[in-house]
Amino acid sequence: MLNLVLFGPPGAGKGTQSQHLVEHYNLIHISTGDLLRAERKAGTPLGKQAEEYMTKGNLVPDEVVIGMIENKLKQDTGAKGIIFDGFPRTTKQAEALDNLLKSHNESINAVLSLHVDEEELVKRLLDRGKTSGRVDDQKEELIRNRVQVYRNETEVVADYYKKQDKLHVIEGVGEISEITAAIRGAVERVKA
Ligand code: B4P
Repeated sequence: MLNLVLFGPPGAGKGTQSQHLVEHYNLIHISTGDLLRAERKAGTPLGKQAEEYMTKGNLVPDEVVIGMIENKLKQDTGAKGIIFDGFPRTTKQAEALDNLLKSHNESINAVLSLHVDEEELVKRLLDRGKTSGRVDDQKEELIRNRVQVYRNETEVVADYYKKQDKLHVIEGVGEISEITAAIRGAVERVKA
């Protein structure tokens, strides 16, 4: 199995690049952002709980997100691996993911970390906000808070994987196809 983590700040291209990797490697895509938005749309208790955090650009509590991933991993999919997009976002989530995968005799093979500067992130998300309908993409102040939350709470997860020698830093500014090629290069080196 090939288990990958797409890592980086909001707007770095995680969702965009995940789509390419899913098709190329026949992976299933687990995006905690998408799962949480689906819960909100369905009006479930979990979705209602997540709403207050997401609309402020803050992280949803670890136990909620970890529980969601645990449920997802119980579903047998027959895919050749998993791409985790937007998860883990805290060290606690990273540790929980390692434990969950271990119980399935699996582990993370590589973490692809997309590097994009803050002004580019803000520009991309404001652009997306014009059509996505996502409230968290519409106000610059809220987007900057999400970037700050990333710096304060999520960036440290890169060190967690660096210590395991699994972190691959990818330049995330440029043509989408070039970034895909760089990611695939890193994945191929891991598979070799
Ligand atoms: P997410 O849904 O993960 O939101 P995101 O970080 O904005 O998505 P992404 O980074 O994938 O967007 P992409 O770059 O592809 O999370 C939303 C919220 O959910 C969080 O704020 C939090 O509240 C909650 N949440 C989610 N996971 C959680 C967790 N694990 N723990 C706690 N809370 C959690 O796309 C951005 C834009 O850039 C697109 O318009 C795209 O077209 C464009 N783009 C991409 N690549 C480009 C390129 N190379 N050049 C130009 N534009 C590009």
